Amino acid sequence: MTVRPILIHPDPRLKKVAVPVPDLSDDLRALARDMLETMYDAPGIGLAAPQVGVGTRLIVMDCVKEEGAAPRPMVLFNPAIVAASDETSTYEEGCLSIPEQYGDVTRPAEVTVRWIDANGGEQHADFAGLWATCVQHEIDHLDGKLFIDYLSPLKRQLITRKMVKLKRDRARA
Ligand code: K1U
Ligand code: ZN
Repeated sequence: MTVRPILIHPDPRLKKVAVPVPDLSDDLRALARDMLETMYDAPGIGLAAPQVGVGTRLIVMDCVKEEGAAPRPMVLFNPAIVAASDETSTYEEGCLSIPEQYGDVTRPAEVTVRWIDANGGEQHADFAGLWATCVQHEIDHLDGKLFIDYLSPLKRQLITRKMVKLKRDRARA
C-alpha cells in the first residue's frame, strides 16, 4: 500500500467530472487501498479519487473519530445519492485539497446512497450526521465540485489566493 500525494486546489483535475467504473479490477481495488492509507495518513475522514489525480468514481471514508473506537473503512465505487432529506444540517467543512481552510456548508441532513462495494456487490445505506456530510462532500469531488463553491465569491477568491501562495511556497522549498 502506498500513500499518494494529494492534489491542492487550484488544479484542473479537481474540476473534472469523474468517469464511472465499468468493471472492478485488482488495480482499482489497489487504488482503493492506497486511498484509505492516504486518508488515514493525512489524516482525514474521506477522500475521492480525483484528489489523488485519478478521474474515476471512487470514494473512501471513515468518519469514526472517537479515540480507541474500531475503525470503519468504507470503499464506494460509483456512489450515487438516491434520496435526500428536506431537513438540512450545517457543518464547518474542511478539505484535504484545501489545507487549513474551513467554511460552513448546508446540506441535506440525511441521504440514501447506493454504490458498488470492493467485491462488486450492490449496496445501499442511509447516512446521517458527519457520515452524511462527508459522503456528500466526497460525491461532490466526483462532480468537480469543492466545498468552497458553496461559499461567497469573495471568500472563495480569498481561499484560492491563499492556496496559490501555498503551492508556490511548497514548490520553492
Ligand atoms: O475530501 C476531503 O478532502 C477529506 C475531508 C472530508 C470532509 C471533512 C469535513 C467535512 C466533510 C468532509 C477531510 O477529511 S478534512 C479533515 C478532517 O475533517 C478531519 C481530520 C482529522 C480528524 C477529523 C477530521
Ligand atoms: Zn475535499
